[in-house]
Amino acid sequence: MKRISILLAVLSSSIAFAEDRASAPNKPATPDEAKAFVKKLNEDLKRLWVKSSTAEWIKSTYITDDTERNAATANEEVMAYTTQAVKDAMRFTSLKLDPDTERMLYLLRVSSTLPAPEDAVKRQELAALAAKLEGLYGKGKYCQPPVAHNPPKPGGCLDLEQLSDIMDKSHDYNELLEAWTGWHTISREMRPLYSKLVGIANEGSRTIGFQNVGDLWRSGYDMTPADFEKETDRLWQQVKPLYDDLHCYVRSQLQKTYGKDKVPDGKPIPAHLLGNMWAQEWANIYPLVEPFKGQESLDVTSALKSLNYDEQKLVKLGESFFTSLGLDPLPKTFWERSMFKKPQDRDVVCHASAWDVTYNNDLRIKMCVKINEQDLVTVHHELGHDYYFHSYYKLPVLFQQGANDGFHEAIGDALTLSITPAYLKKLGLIKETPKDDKGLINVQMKDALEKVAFLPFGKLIDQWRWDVFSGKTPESEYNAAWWKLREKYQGVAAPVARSEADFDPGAKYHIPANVPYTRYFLARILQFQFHRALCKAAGHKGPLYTCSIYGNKKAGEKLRAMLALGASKPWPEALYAISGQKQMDATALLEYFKPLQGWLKTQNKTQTCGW
Ligand code: X8Z
Ligand code: ZN
Repeated sequence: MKRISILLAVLSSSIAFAEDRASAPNKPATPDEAKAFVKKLNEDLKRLWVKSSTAEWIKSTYITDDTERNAATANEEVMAYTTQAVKDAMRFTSLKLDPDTERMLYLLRVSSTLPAPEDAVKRQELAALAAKLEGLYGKGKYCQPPVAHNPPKPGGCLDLEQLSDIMDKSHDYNELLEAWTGWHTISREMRPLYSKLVGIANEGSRTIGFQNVGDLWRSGYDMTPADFEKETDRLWQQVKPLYDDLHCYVRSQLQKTYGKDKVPDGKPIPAHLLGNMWAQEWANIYPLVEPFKGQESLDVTSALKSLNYDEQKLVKLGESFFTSLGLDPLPKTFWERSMFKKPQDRDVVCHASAWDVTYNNDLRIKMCVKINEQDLVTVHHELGHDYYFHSYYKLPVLFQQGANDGFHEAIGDALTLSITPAYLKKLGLIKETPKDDKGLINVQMKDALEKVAFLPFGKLIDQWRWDVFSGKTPESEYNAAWWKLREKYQGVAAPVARSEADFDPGAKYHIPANVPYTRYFLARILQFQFHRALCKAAGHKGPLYTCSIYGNKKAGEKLRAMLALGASKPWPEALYAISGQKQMDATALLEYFKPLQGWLKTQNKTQTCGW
């Protein structure tokens, strides 16, 4: 009953515009009408987005059939409204509009990552599929039957947090293999649902003038989709040589632990040996690849534990970095409404996220925080999102977004580049800062395992989806295409034979949750660009890797000014405001890792690199 009345409300709002036109059928649309249209659009979208993000928050912190259905209903309303609004807005296309109105109409057109067809039944199915897929991931568990023989092994179910613990810490080939294959069973049932979702969303994208969903996603960067694809290729070519050097060295070190029979020369590295379920960030294998033994310990995780950090204290530490730059403390409601801990009594979406639920400074994070270095970084990452939300929440809701989505993902990460050994020592999280070149190479190796190792992963996820959405990869080749890309870009291979009964892409959150991923690739590059710019504002002298902007108000002001723009200007202008550059550019990343790259080249002299 309720759903019907809301749908009627949405329909009547587009009918209102239709009546305007009906009263003057031959009168062309005017710029003033367009202005009035976007004013109402912002009001309507705010109401609908608040409703859907409220339902999403409830669902993500308490997964049940009811909360899934409730979120699907709210999202369906947004979908219906957006599709209709994009169509209504087409009559303003050829008008000369003021820049804000024109930009809002552009942002409306690219606002949906999952566009729905006009057919209500299909729309309903799409919203239900989306909720179901994310729910399957959130609830995913690998269950082993009890083993009868001697000694008996009890059966039991492991969730992603428990399986990730094994992936992160174990150096036992078979134990890792079981955790890896175990988690990859959870996504098999997603395959037919995902394929259906692709078909319906593609139809939706055509309704609003795109060729397919990938085309729509690539249209959100103030350039043509083709130019954006070229841009990502250009950036990848800038950083690929550094990745190749890292890959070569890491493979040679893993051979020492696992043997050349398990990690052969000239072949991709088995995907379960890199200290992460998806082999996307490799910092956990640092002990296996540490360049120089006997140097100062960089083990922040042990220090966090021995200093009795709990979830709240870890988040407070993150906040203190932002306030040191002169940014506001987080609102009281952040501490009341956030979820830091995995509840024991229900399923939740543990994958970390940041929210402004009511688009009005209602900041939160949702995370199943673990007390370790990785989550210290993730806390900064999430707070970066919240500080972005905080800086632009007074803008019209269509401008309440990052300059592009890569910017949003890069803010917190850029600050973590200032978590230098000197800063960690100040906090008592390491005892000594590295004193010489050996210490420096160790620190850089650890950073590179986190930042550089991620780059090809960040690129390939959407490479896969773009091909799926365009039809180049049919359902019958989903898994084969996935592993082809993982080998090509990352140089990693499935550790056991895979088939089309598997759906390995679905074992990565952003696929079932339908979150575009190129943003993270861009962010890995942009964060170094931001870091270099903020260091310059802070008056830093010396190599980039020695810079920390902690406590620097000038850097804080520069950052705040960019954040406050939200999406009100094309991203090159926002980039210019902070860095004086108008192009995304990986030279800052390469400058940062220069010492390591030189060292890797020497180490790899005796190796045959590549795969
Ligand atoms: O999904 C995230 C954040 C939330 S926006 C935790 N990240 C990517 C991932 O986990 O795959 C951050 C790094 C890449
Ligand atoms: Zn993020």
